[in-house]
Amino acid sequence: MSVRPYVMAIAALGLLGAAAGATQAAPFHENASTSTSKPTSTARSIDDGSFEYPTAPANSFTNVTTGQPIGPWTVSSGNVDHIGRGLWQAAERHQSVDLNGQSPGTVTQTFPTTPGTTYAITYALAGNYAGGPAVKTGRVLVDGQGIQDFTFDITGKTATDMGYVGRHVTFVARSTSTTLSFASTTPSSAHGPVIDDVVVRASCCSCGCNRGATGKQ
Ligand SMILES: [Ca+2]
Repeated sequence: MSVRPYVMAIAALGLLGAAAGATQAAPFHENASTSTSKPTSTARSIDDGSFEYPTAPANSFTNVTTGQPIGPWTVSSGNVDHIGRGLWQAAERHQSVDLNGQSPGTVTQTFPTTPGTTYAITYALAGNYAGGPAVKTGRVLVDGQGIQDFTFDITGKTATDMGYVGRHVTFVARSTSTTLSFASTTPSSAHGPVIDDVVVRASCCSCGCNRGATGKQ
């Protein structure tokens, strides 16, 4: 019953499109693109949240300055140290990032998201135990806006006992891509917060809720 009017509507739009009916053709195109390009909501969204690429020098580090990449990440302000295998314990696999190089820095990655979907960011946090201040501070930003401030106290921590803690924060995507940043707010130091094992996942619960509510609201 409902098929015939739909086919007729498509045929009509086809005719209008051929006659350069831009205002009529646009909605049809929108519907077509959203139905074919919907990303898998449970996929990991971010690339190399473990900072394993490229390989930093073992038992040492690479200082990375503004505008330079660390694999899929970019240093978007200041400078950071990409820590190689063996210099200190990583939270996941071998490498990590000290968000203070010679001074505070920021690492940033842009990745595809589905607007309206809630995403959970998890990451491992520690600090460069080799120098003060004792309490390292930093911030998680989404699209340039701070969504979480974090602190980590290095008291008693060592290269083999970094004391990583898991942190968690959520955000609702506003666009088809989202920019995530981790910024040090630890001033005047070459010893900053350390991050590793960054994972971003579409929140299963809210995906289900969103999917259930998605008709044409
Ligand atoms: Ca790692």
